[in-house]
Amino acid sequence: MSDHRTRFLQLALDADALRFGEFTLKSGRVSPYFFNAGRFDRGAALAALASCYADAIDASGVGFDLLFGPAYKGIPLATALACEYARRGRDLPLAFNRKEAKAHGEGGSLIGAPLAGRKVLVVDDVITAGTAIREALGIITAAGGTVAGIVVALDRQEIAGDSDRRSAAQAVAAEAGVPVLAVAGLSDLLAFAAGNDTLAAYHAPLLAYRARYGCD
Ligand code: OMP
Repeated sequence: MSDHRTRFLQLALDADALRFGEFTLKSGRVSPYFFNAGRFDRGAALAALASCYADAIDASGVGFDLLFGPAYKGIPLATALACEYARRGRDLPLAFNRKEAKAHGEGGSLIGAPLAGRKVLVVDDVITAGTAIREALGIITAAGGTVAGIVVALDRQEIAGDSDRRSAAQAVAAEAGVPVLAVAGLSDLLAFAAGNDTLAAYHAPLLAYRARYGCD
């Protein structure tokens, strides 16, 4: 497994961002695990997470010239990633949206660098059914940006629906014609859990969940 994958999974465990038990997802599926990016709530943990994103992005070779963080969880992630790229010598423009459009002051729902004419990399936390990501793609296109790719920390690698055995990430990639990258996926989590004594008990429930909802 690439170094950034194991680094990320260990960071997520340490931050309590990766939990095991019984969780009802937005899709209604009952999952034996849950990734909560909101638990990356300290500077050092966010900086370390951003370096995992940057390694995954650089390994993919995707070309882009602006980072976009969808509200809310994408905002600190894209911001930390912009800081990580600056640290690596690449000064990238950054933008994000607010959920409620503002009618006073500067107005609108977009904050940060203008998207028009930019090749935009969307930075978000997790993809399950792809609803959140699809919404972000609409916002970028409406603002005149071109989506160049999408990166999430965790791809849950779940089927888009009963009639579509592709993962949501594969479906979105095909629809948008851009790569959907992940620092790690459910398959990496399974490999990580298999080699980790404290996670051994969760391996079987994770396998059962994948058998039911995992993509082909
Ligand atoms: P989709 O919009 O279905 O792709 O689900 C992504 C969203 O689900 C995230 O933005 C979260 O709100 C939530 N989520 C998690 O944060 N972590 C998980 O492990 C699973 C989910 C989820 O509900 O599917």
